[in-house]
Order: sequence, then C-alpha cells, then structure tokens
Amino acid sequence: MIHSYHGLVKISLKNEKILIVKYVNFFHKSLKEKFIKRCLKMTIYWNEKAECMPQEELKKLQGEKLKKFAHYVYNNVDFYHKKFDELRIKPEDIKSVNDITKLPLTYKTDLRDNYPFNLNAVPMGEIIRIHASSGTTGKPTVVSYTRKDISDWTEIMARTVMASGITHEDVVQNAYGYGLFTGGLGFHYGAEKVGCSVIPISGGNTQRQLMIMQDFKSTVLTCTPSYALYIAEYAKKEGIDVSKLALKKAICGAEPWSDNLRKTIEAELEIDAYDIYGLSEIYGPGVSIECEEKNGMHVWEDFFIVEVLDRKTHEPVEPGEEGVLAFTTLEKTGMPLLRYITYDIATINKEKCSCGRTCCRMSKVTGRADDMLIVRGINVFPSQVEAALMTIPGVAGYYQIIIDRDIIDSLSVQVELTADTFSDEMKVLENFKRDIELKLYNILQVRASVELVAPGTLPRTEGKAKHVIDKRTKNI
Ligand code: DLL
Repeated sequence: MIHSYHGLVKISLKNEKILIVKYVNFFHKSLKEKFIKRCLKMTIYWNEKAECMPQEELKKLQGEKLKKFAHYVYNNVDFYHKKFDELRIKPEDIKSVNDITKLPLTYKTDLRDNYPFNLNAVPMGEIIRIHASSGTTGKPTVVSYTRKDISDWTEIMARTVMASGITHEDVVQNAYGYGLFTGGLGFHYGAEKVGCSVIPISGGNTQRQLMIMQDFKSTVLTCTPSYALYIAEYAKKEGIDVSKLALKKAICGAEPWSDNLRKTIEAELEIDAYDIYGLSEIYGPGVSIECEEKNGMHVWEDFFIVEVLDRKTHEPVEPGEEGVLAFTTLEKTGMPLLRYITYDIATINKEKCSCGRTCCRMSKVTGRADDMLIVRGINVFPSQVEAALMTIPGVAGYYQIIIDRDIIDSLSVQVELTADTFSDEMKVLENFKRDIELKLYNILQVRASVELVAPGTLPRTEGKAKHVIDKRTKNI
C-alpha cells in the first residue's frame, strides 16, 4: 500500500516493513506511484505463472490446446466439420502449434451466414450470455458464451486490468457501454474479480460522470479514447481543476487512436492512458492490453493463438511484418473460432517485455483492411489522418473525413480547432488551413481539402466516434 504525506511516501510492504522515501514532486500522480514501483521492482500480476511462463513452455501448451480445439470444433460445429472435409484434413493432422496453417480461416461473412447461432458448439441450454456488435449488413454479429467462457473471460480481464497497474484499491469508473456491446460487462467482471470498487456508470451523461468522478474519488476511467477526450474537454469547460481529481489512469480502446491522441488525453486529464484491444467475436475487451511499459499490447497467448496474415492472400507474413490479425480462441466452448480474420492491421513483437510477461505484444492497430479508403487510386487509412492532425498544435482532436465523387474522388477533412487557436482573422485561418493540407499531403500522398470548424462544432460521442463519411457509394 502506498500513502504520501507532504513530499514523503510511506510504503507498507507485505512483510510489514515500512519504507519512507523522499520523492520528487512529479507532475502526474500516477508517475509517482510508477517511480516507487520501479524502485522496488514491483510488477503486479494477476496470474504470474501463466503471464510469465517460459516461451517454449507456452508454445508447447498452445500446441496441446490446439490439438484438443481442432477435435472440439470438428465434432461440435457443422460449419467447421464441412470446412475440414473440404480441405481434406482431420483433427489428428494437428500435431503442434505450427500446424495451425493447415486449418481453415473464418471470416466475418461466415458469422453473418450462420446468423445468429449456427456457429455455436453447444445447445442453447448451455449458453448463459449473448453479446452482439455491428455486422457487415443490417444484421449484427452475434456471440454466445457458456459459463466456462464467461469465467475464462473474467480471468482474462482480471489479468488485463492488473497489467495496467490497477489493483483492488482502485475505484474504477466504467464508462464503457453496458448492453450488447462487450465493453461494459467485460470490464465490470474483470475489475470486480480483482477487487476494485467498480462504478457501473456506463457511457453518457458527462456532467454526471464528472460529478461521480469527483464525489466517489474514481482513480480509473474506462471508456473509448474519444469519450476520454470529451470528458477532459467538458471538465475544462466546467472549470473543474483536474489536478484535484483522484483520477490516475484511463484504459481506452474499442477504436483506433494515435500516440498523439494519447498524449493529449494524458495531458488534459493529468493521467496515464493505456491502450486495450479486443473484439466481440474473441470474447470482447482484453484480447490484449498495454502493460506499464506502454510498448505494445500483450496478447494472452495461453487463451489465443494470434497470426499476422497478408492482407490480400491471408498467408502468414514474415515475423515483424505488418498484416491482418487472425485469432484462434483456444478455450472458447460456446462459439469457438478458428483463425478468425479480424481485418485489424498490426504487427507482432515476440521479444520478452521488461515487465516480465512472456506473451507476445501487438502494435497499435494502424487501420482496418476492410475500411481502407481508396481515394483517387491511393490507399488512405483514417488513422493516418488522425496521426497527422494530432501532431499539429491547436487541433482539438475532433475531425471528420468526407469522401465524395464528382467524376473523380474528393477527400475533405473537417478539423475542429481549440478555443485558443480559433481566430476571427481570415488570414490566420487561411494559413493554418494550408499548413494542415500540406501536412496531410505529405503523409497521405493525396490532396485533401481542409475545412476548419469552430470549437464544439463536430458531433461528440459517448461511444465510438464516426470519423469517416463515404458518400461515394450513393453516387456510383
Ligand atoms: O470494441 C471490444 C472492446 C471494448 C475493446 C472495450 C476494447 C475496449 P467490437 O465492438 O466487436 O468490440 O469492435 C471490435 O474494434 O476489430 C477493432 O477494429 C476495434 N478496436 C477494438 N479495440 C481497439 C484498439 C470491442 N485498442 C473492433 N485500437 C476491432 C484499435 C480497436 N481498434
């Protein structure tokens, strides 16, 4: 336990020894704690044995689990039985984790074609929870969980929560949506398992979020990065002194965000912000998370096999190369998935992390293979636009990309300015606009016209921000 009084820190260790350390007065509350943990070489794990297992042992374990899993899906899911037969393979052909490439891939369209429950491996009587996310058509992507799945996901989320330095002493304000979306309940179960005081506030009602944050002394905020930014902006508008909040960390995910947006959120709320990744099909949040090193997101490899595949051929790429992530859910029993293509683009780093965890780390998601925009023949990722904008001082963090077609494609970006930067002077704004256009051109290699808009103009969101409006489909 760590307490601080007037520049001194009292640390009560497990063996009851008390240490008094004089500390430098750091800017961030969380940095102070991190500094002390570093000095004491304290890394907190939820399940040290699993998280720090030697890599050879982990690989062997994955192989054993994959063998069992291949039998499980072949014997219990018609869809996979047919796929195995088409590929002329039998579960017995799987001898180690390296044989994974023999197995069939699963696509989001397979989930749509088997809507809502035809990929389930158990009767409905064994399903205790159903979540859903948006699908490629009007019908949602549906995911069913058995009791074992919920228990495994809770274990995964407990590890995830603790990897970012959260402990049972934290008060977690969970502003991810509760409902069909997996964010709210996923965090809820994991943080509760760790013993945190969980506030199931869900998303929205920002005024109330801030009131609760002040009154309940929330130390952790869990929500999308867009909403964290909005909460910071709202606090500023309301004249709330964020340095007086107990808030230390935010665990943000569910949408792509750049390191520059992270820096903005951290500075505005005076906290540490961590990236968390996941998708409903693979339980939900917690597939991977950044540890306190913030150097890639740890994938819990005893639960998942992650592959990086070429975005067109879906063949494995060379180690360290960028590609589409595919996951195999080694332990899922309700709706098990083999080599599920996420369309999320990232790289994998297998080097051991200094936090002691041995599982591999994925990079930030740099884009989606399926939301890649092609503008005048050039590939454009919305995340590139955000990365470019967030390097420009005076840009508020809200933007909207609009693509249209009138003979040729046009790309425009509405960019919201901060109150300090917004000016009545035409010339100042013209120059600023030109600077942003140049920056975007250098990164995207395609011309984008920029429209600067006043603070507070672009739509705010309590969930995932919609950054792209592609009007071309209507005009074709
Ligand atoms: O967004 C699960 C989640 C909830 C993750 C809360 C993290 C925190 P879906 O609604 O099914 O599930 O959306 C999954 O969101 O395939 C990615 O494209 C994107 N995504 C999720 N996390 C990140 C992230 C949840 N940290 C889809 N960075 C995924 C970039 C992310 N994209």
